[in-house]
Amino acid sequence: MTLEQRYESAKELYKKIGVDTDAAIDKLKNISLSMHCWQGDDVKGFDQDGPLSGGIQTTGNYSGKARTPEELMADIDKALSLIPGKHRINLHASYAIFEDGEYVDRDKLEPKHFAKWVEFAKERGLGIDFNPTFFSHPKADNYTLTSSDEDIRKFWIEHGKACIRIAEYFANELDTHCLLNIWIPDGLKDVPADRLSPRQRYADSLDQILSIDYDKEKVLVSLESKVFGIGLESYTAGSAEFTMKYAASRGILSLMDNGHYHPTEMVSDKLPTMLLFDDKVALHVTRPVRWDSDHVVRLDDETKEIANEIVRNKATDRVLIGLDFFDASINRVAAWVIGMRNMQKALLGALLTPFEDLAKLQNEGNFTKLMVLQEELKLYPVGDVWNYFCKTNNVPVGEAWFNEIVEYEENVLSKR
Ligand code: RNT
Ligand code: ZN
Repeated sequence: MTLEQRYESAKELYKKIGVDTDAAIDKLKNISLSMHCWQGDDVKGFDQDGPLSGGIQTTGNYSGKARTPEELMADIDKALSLIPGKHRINLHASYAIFEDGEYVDRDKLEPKHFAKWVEFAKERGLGIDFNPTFFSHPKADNYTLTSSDEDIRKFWIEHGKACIRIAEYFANELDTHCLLNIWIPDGLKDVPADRLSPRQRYADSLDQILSIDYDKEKVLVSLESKVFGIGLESYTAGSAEFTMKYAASRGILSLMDNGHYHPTEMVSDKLPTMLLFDDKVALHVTRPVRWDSDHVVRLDDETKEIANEIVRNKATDRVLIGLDFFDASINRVAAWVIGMRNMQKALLGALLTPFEDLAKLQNEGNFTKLMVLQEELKLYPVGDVWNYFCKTNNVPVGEAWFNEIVEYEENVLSKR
């Protein structure tokens, strides 16, 4: 059977349960994911040469990591050429590109330091999302926006403001919104004596950052929560409650990273609540293995359930889906492709599910039939639809994309 015949036969099967595969494919094509640039170079960036700090960690030392903007851009290009659909890239402030030996510190960053990225995005029709970088910097050794040292705190407030201006520049240049996500690592290794003051300072710092004039339609600011970081196990200023309350009270977005909750808490379960009260919610889809380890996103139960919640709540344009992982133990370009394609497969699986019928069974209390269908649907031929989607979007079908990675590793990555 050809791939097209397989698709036709899958289409018939889905039709019998009231699912239109053509419509699902159309919808999937229009869901843009934000691909995080930092998978390509182990969250290193270009503006400093120190170690990765902030309680996050990449593990592994696979060869070929990007060392320059040109290398990172080439790797992003390679990855995107193997991922169906049109996507966005997600940059950190530490990926500023200085020209002719110029250097400014993070509080003085300007749009021009990201002009190369805009050029890159324009040529490819990509949107850009952005993040201030409150880590991997000498002034971030202790605290940033919660610091009791007013000079340090001021430095980071200025960094936040500079990033809003850069985000607005991205939005204006690329004619699409820019999600500006704020995450700080600030916390304590051991039992705090004062949990409140750092949070008061954090709220004040954020208020100062957000006080600058910016176009709120174009720049969507979000705040990301966290439970703990390495060396910061006992207290995180930007806890779930802090970020959610702050975001709600100031009219900005919450960003949920599914590595940032206690192990049995599920972001999939939180999503409908967020959608009930907020117009938009942002996600960092990742895979925590025993801790916030940022493993590559797999097509696992939670990824699928996150996709289910996005789709069955008809929120594909209200949930801003970004990926966030950094694995240095495997080919980094492959890691991007695996994670992005898996998120798309999860969304496709959701788009091929007759959720209204299932919800009806739940409402009628017919839990036996509900379970039967939920389980049977797992073996429906989603793969045939996925392969057709890949082919019609001009990217390699099935595992064939990996051949291109092998070739790229041989010709490009291994020479670095
Ligand atoms: C850290 C947060 C944050 C970072 C990136 C690099 O735990 O998840 O989003 O991973 O900003
Ligand atoms: Zn994150």
